[in-house]
Amino acid sequence: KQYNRSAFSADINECAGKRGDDFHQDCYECINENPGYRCKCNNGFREDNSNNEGNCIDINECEVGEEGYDRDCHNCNNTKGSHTCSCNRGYKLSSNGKSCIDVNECDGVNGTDYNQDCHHCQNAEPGYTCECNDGYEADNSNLEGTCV
Ligand SMILES: [Ca+2]
Ligand SMILES: [Ca+2]
Repeated sequence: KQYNRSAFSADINECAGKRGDDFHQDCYECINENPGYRCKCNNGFREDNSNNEGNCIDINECEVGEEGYDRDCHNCNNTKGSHTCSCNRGYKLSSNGKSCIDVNECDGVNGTDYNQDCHHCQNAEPGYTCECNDGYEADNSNLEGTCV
């Protein structure tokens, strides 16, 4: 029996091939299609299946308006599949590690979390200020107040 080969568009299963060669390096889960293939992606990636060769593209969470963007992250560092965040002085990372929140130094220990010469600590964002007992003057000129 004779087949007319041109009648078959022989599908290539790229997904059975080698990552980075036959399908895109960043394609998390390759799904064969005819023609081409598409990809399912991990969190932190955007699916790009707009052409026959699917791909997963890192989301830049540090960019305003992007998924995962957090304006309360002071120093954002985009990474592949995620991002990291660090905070300015007087702030700490929230429990999710993605945004910066004020440290309430006054909740802490005198001499450790706030200046030992600070009589009445008042939390501020960022830092704290001090109110002082009679005969002392408050120096709140920097983020960490004190009484002099
Ligand atoms: Ca990212
Ligand atoms: Ca504070």
